[in-house]
Amino acid sequence: MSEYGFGNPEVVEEDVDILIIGGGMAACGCAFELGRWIDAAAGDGHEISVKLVDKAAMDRSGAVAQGLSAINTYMGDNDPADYVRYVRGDLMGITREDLVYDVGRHVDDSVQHFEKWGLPIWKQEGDEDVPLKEGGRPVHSGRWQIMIHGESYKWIVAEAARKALGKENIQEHVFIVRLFNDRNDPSRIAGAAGFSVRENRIHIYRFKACLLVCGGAAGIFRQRSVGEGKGRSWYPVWNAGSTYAMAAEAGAELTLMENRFVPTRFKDGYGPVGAWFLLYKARSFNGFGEDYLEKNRDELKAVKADAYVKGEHQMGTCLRNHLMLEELREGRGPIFVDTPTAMARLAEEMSPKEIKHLEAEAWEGFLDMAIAQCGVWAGENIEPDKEMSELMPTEPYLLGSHAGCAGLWVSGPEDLPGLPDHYHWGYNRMTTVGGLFTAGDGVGASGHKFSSGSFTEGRIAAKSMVKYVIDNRELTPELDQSVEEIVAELYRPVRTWLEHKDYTTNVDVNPYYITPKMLQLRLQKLMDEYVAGISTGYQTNSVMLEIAERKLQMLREDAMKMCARDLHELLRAWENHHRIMTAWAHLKHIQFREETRYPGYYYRSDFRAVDDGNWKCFVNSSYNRHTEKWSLKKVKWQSLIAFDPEQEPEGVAHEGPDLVG
Ligand code: SFD
Ligand code: AMP
Repeated sequence: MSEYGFGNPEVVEEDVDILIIGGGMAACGCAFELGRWIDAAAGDGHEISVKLVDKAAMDRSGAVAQGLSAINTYMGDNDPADYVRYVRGDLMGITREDLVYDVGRHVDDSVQHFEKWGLPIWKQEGDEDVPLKEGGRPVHSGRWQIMIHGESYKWIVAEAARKALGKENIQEHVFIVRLFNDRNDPSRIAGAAGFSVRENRIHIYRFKACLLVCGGAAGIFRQRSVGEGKGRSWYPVWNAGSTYAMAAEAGAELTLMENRFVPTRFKDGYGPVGAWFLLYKARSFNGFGEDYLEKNRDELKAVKADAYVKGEHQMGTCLRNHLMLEELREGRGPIFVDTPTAMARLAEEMSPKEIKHLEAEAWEGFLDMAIAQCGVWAGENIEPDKEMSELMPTEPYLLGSHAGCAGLWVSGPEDLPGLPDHYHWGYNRMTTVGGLFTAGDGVGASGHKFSSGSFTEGRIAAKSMVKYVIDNRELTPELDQSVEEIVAELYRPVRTWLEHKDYTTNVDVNPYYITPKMLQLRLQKLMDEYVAGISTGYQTNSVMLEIAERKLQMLREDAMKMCARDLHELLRAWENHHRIMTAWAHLKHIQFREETRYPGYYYRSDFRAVDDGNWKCFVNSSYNRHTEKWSLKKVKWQSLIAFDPEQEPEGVAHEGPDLVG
């Protein structure tokens, strides 16, 4: 038997130049790009060591674990400036246009690499065998989205990352808990610690630079799924806000953490809707067959969001939710997506064989990325060509890469005209903490990157991390905590369990500890009931937020008494810690922003409208882990890409408050 029993972990310490924390799309992009830059640096006499550490198995980790059926960011013949216009319109005007443009100008190269590595991309008739890179025309679902056969998407991308880094430099099944600032310069990052979820072992890394890319956050709010399908959600339950929590605790500035994503999804199976609306051109109705997008137009005026809508239907994702929620609030649900009419229209010109193919594609879309949805269809005898499905807005998620923009405040590219100083102060994609970089869901104020954009942003970060490491060759990182302190902190839930486990006979009930599962349910309940979850129709106000914060403080106290009965539960305990920090940041930001910037994602019922004059700005925050206090501020939003009245809603051109920096 190992001398390292439960409660007495082995400690492995490692020094590397660059640590990648996470193994998802952004991490794989970084790994792939690093492979090339490290070779180049070696040619110039700089040896750079790298390690990637993922809590799961990289082949199936992160949001793309199940696969995807579309790549949502591909420019094709479009100008990246138009992509910026699309993103800022969708996210109610406040976007870091430098970061979005930077993704747009590089993303197609990434997608072309995916195809080269074996990802099947749907092509237009006649171009089936022509690669994208050679002008092959993809099947677009929307202007920016292309269809793929993507069940194995993550395997394919992970294989390229593994080849680039070498498998000996990839450590799987290690959950990173904490980052450490440098003992001699707290404005820099110096290390990280985590534990193996398979063996009794703690890993401590010291490094010069780090890419923190642990995805977004699910499981903070009470889910719509209950016992029958507990654990089902749209965003992956295993992404627990680690990116935001660890960065905040290291002192990095966060931005737009008030933003969240409430996707409209197929009810109960959480199947995405994009392909149905954009490719199949399906329409959605209330329970009485009325088109609520038409009927509820005045609701946009009521929240002063009408300026953010162009033409008949072009409106941001949150506003589409807003019009749908009105139906549910007024009791005119359920909401249906009319799949039979959409399929019948497409089938009009098709042969029976082609119609069969169309049906197969409808199923494949979900088999590729949301298998539970097929379970619902099969289990409820729903044939999508014959029967409509219900839609439902989900519980909120925090993320920075899909139709949301919570995340870290990062320095952007330096080569764009008109950049204000507060958009660019250092290395591209570096946070306000020296040496701490992020990408994908980690980068705030630049949504709509999706899988391909997140991978691309990882590549961008890789290049600037190499430069940072070379520029800081002489740096010898030192952690601001001792190994003993780290072990005591990380294994506290295990020791709590070992100390108190015999006090009661029922392991779930004990005055000395709380199980991670119970604690998570408490967090979800309080976020749901007070911080604009599903049970209040996504509404909150200053009084509710004050109560929520008081309850959250008590939860934080009790979180110190979480127990871990095995390594899996130790993982659950620390995920909860990350969720609590993320939830707290979300709450503080919603409290600070006294307007309803994203109707349909959440409502401040005491400030129930968009208020460009006062709030068309970023809200940034930072956390001091010594005083346990947050500070929040308004930061000036500055546009870089000219407003185009042909394509954009006029709200985008509205000025924000005149702020410094
Ligand atoms: O249909 C730790 N996404 C879609 N993108 C598209 O391009 N097309 C789609 O079709 C998309 N759709 C979609 C999407 C996601 C999901 C879940 C569904 C459908 C069902 C979005 C993309 O997937 C998303 O934008 C990117 O994946 C974001 O990339 P990144 O790298 O920021 O996050 P990640 O891939 O989830 O990776 C996170 C990694 O971190 C690890 N991790 N490791 C160590 N220590 C810790 N503490 C950690 N915490 C997390 C994870 O294991 C993982 O490796 S559709 O809805 O539009
Ligand atoms: P989803 O499947 O909902 O995650 O959406 C995938 C992509 O399609 C995203 O880029 C969405 O913004 C976009 N999308 C989804 N539904 C619509 C819609 N009704 N109108 C316009 N764009 C949409």
